Amino acid sequence: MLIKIPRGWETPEREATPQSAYLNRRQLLAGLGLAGLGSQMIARAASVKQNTEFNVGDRPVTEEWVASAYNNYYEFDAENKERVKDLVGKFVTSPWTVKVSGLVNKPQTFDLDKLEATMPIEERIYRFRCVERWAMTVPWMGFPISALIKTVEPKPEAKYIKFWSVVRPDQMPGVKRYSSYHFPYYEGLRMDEAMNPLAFFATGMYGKPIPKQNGAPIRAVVPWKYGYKGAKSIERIEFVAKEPPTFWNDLNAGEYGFYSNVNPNKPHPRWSQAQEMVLPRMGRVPTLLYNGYEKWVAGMYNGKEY
Ligand SMILES: Nc1nc2c(c(=O)[nH]1)N[C@H]1C(S)=C(S)[C@@H](COP(=O)(O)O)O[C@H]1N2
Ligand SMILES: [Mo]
Repeated sequence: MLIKIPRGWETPEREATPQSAYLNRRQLLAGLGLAGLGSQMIARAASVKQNTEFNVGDRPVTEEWVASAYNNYYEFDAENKERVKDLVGKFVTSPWTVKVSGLVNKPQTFDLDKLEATMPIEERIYRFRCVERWAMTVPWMGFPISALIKTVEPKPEAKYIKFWSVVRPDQMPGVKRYSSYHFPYYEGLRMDEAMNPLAFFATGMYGKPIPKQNGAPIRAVVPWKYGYKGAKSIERIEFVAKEPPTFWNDLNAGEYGFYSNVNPNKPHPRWSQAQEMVLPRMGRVPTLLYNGYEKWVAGMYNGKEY
């Protein structure tokens, strides 16, 4: 058991559907001065609507404490998922800019605060499935990747999008320590995948700004794919004509493909993907095709599973 089970885990405070109970609890905490949030953030989070359109809804939301304490973020620590949160202190995530370039009519560098003010911010509860088999369910806040794409007006030749995470050796202790990894981390999506309504940029989770260890201040969340497709702390986006190289595929093409759609029938070369382990207790449950999002994404793949 890697994670200490917090007391009371048996009764998750947030089930996958009702938002009201959660907001009430947050308001209660705020009233007691326990929430650790500025009043502005409370107001903002409370005004963010939950979009339930994509709820798969058969699993309780993972406790916030767990989702923010068990992380893959190799720029900080590649060996101990529980240590990442203790190594992010020097990481500066504000102010933040995202440079968008390549095959678009309106290339530009966005100030993240201003970008967020113009984007349709909402909350979505998504399943999350790491290729290593651990799984959780997270209430993200953010906006669809498609909303940003429309703003920059891609040219017809733009067929793929590439994302780069930030790399700052002096703020991220793993960058020097694991010199065999070629940081910055980079990932990509095909244009139709990026335009799919499920593809999301998260700037918050659990009604608060996203923690540094989860990819502050902006990270991609692509819930029908393995977790590594969602680059954290994105600072650059490029629209390109050809399938871009990706971090894990370059490291080990036999184990990590470009598409990496969750598929219980396609084992990883070193383990089966038929089951997954739900955090924090790591109970085993069956893995679902496209992580349960088949209805929204299967049409993009012509019945072909990548
Ligand atoms: N820049 C960067 N992004 C990354 C990673 C990473 O190491 N560096 N790890 C990936 C992997 S393998 C997973 S499973 C998820 C983990 O996200 P979480 O820590 O918020 O659960 O982030 C993905 N994005
Ligand atoms: Mo992962």
